[in-house]
Amino acid sequence: KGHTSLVVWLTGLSGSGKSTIANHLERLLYSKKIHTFLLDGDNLRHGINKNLDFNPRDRKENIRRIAEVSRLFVDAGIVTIVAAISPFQSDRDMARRVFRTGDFIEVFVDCSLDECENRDPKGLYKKARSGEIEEFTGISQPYEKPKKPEITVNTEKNSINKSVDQLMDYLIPRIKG
Ligand code: GGZ
Repeated sequence: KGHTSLVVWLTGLSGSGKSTIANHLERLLYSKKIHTFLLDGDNLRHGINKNLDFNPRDRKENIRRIAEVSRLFVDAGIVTIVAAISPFQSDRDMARRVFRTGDFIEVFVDCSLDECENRDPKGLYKKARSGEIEEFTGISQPYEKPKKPEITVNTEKNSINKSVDQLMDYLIPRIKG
């Protein structure tokens, strides 16, 4: 009956493909009758995280809230997908500690800054370069690559479908049963 719930925590630069992967992943899990919920950092910043900025302190609070809300969903038995830049290792480690061992799957959505900047789907990198946006991850603030992610997918070398397949192969044995 049912399945093990966990959180799939996607971390990576703006434009690396976190939201795209999250959406594809949701669709595939749904087709296997697995209940999911997606928490997207960018969307949450219009709601519960409206009062937060992008300085390191506010990013930390952003991640803390997302982790705590995710925990509620995981406790409700839902496979929860988080898409948030979450640039600091210490904040991701804090998020991990909110969960039971094995319930936190850190996924590094790997894509070079050059490629993300070339994609620039929202024109944010351009604004960051010109100084119109301050404290932008990769430009005027760091992105700390995960030290020990459960899984890395590379959206620069591989298609979205390939990355999502890799994720599914990792997740399915850990969800079923
Ligand atoms: C990083 C920023 C910034 C700055 C606005 N730095 O790629 P997007 O546009 O659609 O999603 C990004 C989103 C980042 O929110 P997160 O909650 O994921 O960030 S964190 O985990 O670091 O707290 C980006 C947009 O907001 N955005 N200004 N200065 N991204």
